[in-house]
Amino acid sequence: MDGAAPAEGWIGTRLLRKEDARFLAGKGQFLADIRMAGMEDVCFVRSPVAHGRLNGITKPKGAVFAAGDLPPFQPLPAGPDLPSYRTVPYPPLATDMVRFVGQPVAACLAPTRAAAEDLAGLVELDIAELPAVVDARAAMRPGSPLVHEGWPDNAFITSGAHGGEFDAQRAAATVSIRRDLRMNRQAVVPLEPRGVLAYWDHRLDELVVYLSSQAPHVMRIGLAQVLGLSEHRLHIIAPDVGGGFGAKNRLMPEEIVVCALALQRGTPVRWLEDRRESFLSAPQARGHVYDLTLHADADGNLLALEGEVLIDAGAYALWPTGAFAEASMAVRNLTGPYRIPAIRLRNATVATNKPPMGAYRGVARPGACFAIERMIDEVARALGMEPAELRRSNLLTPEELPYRTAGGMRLDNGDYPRALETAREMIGLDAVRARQAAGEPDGRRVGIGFALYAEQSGHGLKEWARRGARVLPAYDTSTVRLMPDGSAQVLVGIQSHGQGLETTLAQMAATALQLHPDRIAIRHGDTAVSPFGFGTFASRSTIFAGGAAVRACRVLAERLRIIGAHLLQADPAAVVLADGEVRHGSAAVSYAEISRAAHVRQELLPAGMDPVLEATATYEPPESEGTFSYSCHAALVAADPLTGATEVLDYVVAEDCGTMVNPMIVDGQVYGGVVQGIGTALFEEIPFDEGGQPLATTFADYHMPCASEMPRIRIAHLVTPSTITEFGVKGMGEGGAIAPPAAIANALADAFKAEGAEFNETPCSPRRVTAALDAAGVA
Ligand code: MCN
Ligand code: SMO
Repeated sequence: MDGAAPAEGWIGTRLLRKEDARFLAGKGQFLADIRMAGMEDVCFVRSPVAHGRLNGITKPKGAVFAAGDLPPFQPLPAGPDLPSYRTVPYPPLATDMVRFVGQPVAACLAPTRAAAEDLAGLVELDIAELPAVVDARAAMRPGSPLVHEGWPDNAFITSGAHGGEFDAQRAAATVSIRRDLRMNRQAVVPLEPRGVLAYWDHRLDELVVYLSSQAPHVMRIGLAQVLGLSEHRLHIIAPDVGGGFGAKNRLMPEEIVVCALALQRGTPVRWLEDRRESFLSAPQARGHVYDLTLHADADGNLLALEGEVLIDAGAYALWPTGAFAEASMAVRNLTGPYRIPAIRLRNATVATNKPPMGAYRGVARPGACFAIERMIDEVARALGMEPAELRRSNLLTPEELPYRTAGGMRLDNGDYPRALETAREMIGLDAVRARQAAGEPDGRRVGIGFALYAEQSGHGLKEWARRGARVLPAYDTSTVRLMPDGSAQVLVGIQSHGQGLETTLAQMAATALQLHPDRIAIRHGDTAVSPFGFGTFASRSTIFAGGAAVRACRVLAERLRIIGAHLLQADPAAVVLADGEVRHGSAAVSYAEISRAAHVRQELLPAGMDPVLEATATYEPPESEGTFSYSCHAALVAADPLTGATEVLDYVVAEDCGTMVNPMIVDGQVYGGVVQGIGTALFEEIPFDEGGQPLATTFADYHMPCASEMPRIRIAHLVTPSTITEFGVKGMGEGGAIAPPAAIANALADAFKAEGAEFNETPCSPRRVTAALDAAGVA
């Protein structure tokens, strides 16, 4: 199925984003915009070394707090609830040990951040340095120094994925390609760094916490537990959040400490992360190390995949999920949308003396996509086949779906070969082959690369339970409330931080309620206002919160039908709801009139009718294994063999996220994701030296892609509605970031295929490109 989405109400409309009215006018209300009388700012004293024993802290006069100066924190176990998993507390302030550069050790308070920084500068730490564990592979060798004393090795957890008739498939192989691949450590760089402001509200008798967060309700659970506070005395508000991308989805030490300080002092306490702190101690990402072998027969049929995946998880596990999701998803997603009948994969989540790993747009799949798509290109090269052809013959066809992969994922529906064909036509594969044969006048080399993925979305209880999640994001909740004037508020438990959900959820509610989206306000991000929900991550909000809102709106619509019919003296079965009215033939009564009757003129209601015009619903898709969006990316690059500089000349995406609620917002999500993916492919990295010191802690060293590095990104949409969600939507918010590293590294390898140069480590910086060319003997 393709073409336009079914035009049903406001679904499929390119409505301008409601939230942009305040953002574009500079009127957004972010954490740093909020001020309280008597507020103090916090500066953290952080470990200057990657690993050491903390023997003492010399504090100057002033408000300086180390671990011993605060009431003890209650334990908050993080990471999967699985028997083989080793759990370690991440102390909000270091007690006896420090395990990465940047770990919080003490908090200094002063009326301004500058004064707090001056105070922090006077704190002296007595640390006996220990050897640092920096490289994930070295960390797994016997005899490696240990990040956590007393552990038998450096693994948080080891696991694996096995599926299909592995030995038989491998025995049929004529080509076996083995490669080491790496996707290095990088930062998650939201425009607005993290931040928290907490104070005790004496009137409400509760701790109010403004938190730059993706999941305020979930954070309340964790904060209440670690602070020993009752949840009815804890109120979390996520104001406008300037991007999260996964980094604001974990409960972090600074957030706990600021709350503890506010409780202790009884005055407002605030911490605003600066950019350097963000590089040092915010959750980091990727850190994938692969050793894989891909087996194929002489016709290019992929048969089996084996090997090992190591995830460099850093020193501690972050609440609630820990870092296991990365490893388990990496192995399960490695076969992508391809027919690879057998796998035998091991994985280890490895402790190193680095900042803890969190989630970052795409979670695990950018690494998995990079690894499998690089290997597929090398199989094609070994067989002398066009890589796009090898892909086409190994992609699952629509007739084969639903298909259970060897890793156990149930791919539901779509047309993967068509996505490839579309991208191939858009990028002009044949023209590029001719251009390569002619050569470039400036001595550069051009190359073309493809990559595909399938992105799981809408997964609920079954999937999270399988992963051993401590918090199970099975469902989400929404309440719709008709106001006395007939406008509506839709309250949701998710948290929009750039995705445009104030617009798209209004479009979904508008369709179910038959009310103009301008008459609907979406309320989210406040535990006192919105119903319980798990927040925005895993590209889940449209399916879950949209689904819940649609169901709540339908319940409300039924009540409007009954009251409206009564007011029109008509049979409820004979009226229709349209455009904010209940209609019967040429007669109509507006929602405003109905709502006025219910709120202030109850004698007009049917006898005995409950006047409440409010409904709450939860939603989880019936197949809790999820529904898969997918896409094919294709990149055309030009690389300079002398300097190693790579330019992306053209970039196309053929994507399918089911029914699109708002195609303009979908395009925006793809653009943003692709730009971040190009960052991973070519620019972004936090390298660490052998002592565990991070070598990129400012934008001078950490290279973000800028507009000048970006090609024009062209997008084509296929539309295969999901069969299990409201309106057939599939989640897609992360997808754009998944495929660019693979597509670009493949394009580089294509540019230098004559010499056999390979690009198996990201970012493909000029230094790495020239090193690969030297190794391949490119003159
Ligand atoms: N959408 C649509 N039709 C669909 C699917 C989605 O119109 N079939 C719209 C949605 O309604 C929503 C947006 O596209 O406005 C993304 O929807 P969805 O796929 O449901 O993802 P979420 O809203 O749950 O967003 C989370 C996802 C994740 S996990 C990361 S990481 C990420 C991302 O979104 N972080 C972002 N995109 C981001 N975009 C911005 N600007 N900032 C971030 O921090
Ligand atoms: S990394 Mo997105 O918040 O799942």
